[in-house]
Amino acid sequence: MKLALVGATGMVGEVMLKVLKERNFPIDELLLVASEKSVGKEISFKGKNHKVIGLNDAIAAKPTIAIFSAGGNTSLEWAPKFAEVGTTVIDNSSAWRMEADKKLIVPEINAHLLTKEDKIIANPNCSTIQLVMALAPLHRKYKMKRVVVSTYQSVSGTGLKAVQQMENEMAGVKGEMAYPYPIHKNALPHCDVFEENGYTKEEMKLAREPQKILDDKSFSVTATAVRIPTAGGHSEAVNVQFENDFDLGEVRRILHDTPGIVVQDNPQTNTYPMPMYAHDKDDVFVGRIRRDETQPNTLNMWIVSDNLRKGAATNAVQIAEYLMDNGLV
Ligand code: 11C
Repeated sequence: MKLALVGATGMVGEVMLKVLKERNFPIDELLLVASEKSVGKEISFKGKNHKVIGLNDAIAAKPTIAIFSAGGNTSLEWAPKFAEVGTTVIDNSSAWRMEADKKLIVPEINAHLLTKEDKIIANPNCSTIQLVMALAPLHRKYKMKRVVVSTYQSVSGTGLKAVQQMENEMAGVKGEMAYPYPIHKNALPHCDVFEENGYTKEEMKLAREPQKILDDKSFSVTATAVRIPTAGGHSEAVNVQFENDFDLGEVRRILHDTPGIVVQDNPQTNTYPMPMYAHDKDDVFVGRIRRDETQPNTLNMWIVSDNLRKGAATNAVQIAEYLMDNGLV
């Protein structure tokens, strides 16, 4: 098993190495791949130093699986070249997600769709993954009609430059700006770029990706994505209207019984999910579960998860594990 990590020196790459180690992912040869400016750097994994190599050298090594976290343009250009030499690519960017012939996978929900022929597999957007993890089991039981989601997204979703902007602002130091405005003591209703319809790309990912993952266009999602000065994870206030009525106790039980979900919900003890405590964990945390009293069959809840873990690295590694365990690579 040869595993290539493309974007090994980035924030997600770093978390990826941590997750691979924690899960003891079986690797015979690890190829750490990055852009030319990082080639030759050394990165330690399980006590061994690995030299970072370039994309051409990685392709020449014909890895079994390549996990890409290097941005959409790198994926668009290079993922097909890896696929051509027989590598299965798991791509973290938005480049392939909505292509009809590419699968968009959250292992707990739709990994059973994967076959040996899938050579480029898309990892969904971080805020989508945590949303569908909680929605999928409820949709199966009560059938969703409409979802209204407002996100409170960590600066780590934008990348290192944004984390540095927040830290500089907190320390009162001038530095490079990742955002058009200060983020410390602020909230920006602006994640990713604006599209022609007035929504941001992040909001449209939240609108489109769940339908593809759940393979169902009978429900719709509308989103407002907001960047806030947190670093640990993304939070989401979610309002879901179902076709069928539900019992709150049963909703809690269904979520509690769903692998990958942890219910933290007790107003008496101030128990609810928070990004500070979701940080560095693989689970999706759900709380503030309550009935929307303004219309029938409608639920409110609050979903938090580490966007670099289940939202990126962990989900990608779980896909790789599924491929290995099922003889698909
Ligand atoms: C954010 N969701 O927090 C983004 C980061 O489409 O994979 C990941 C962008 C993507 O802004």
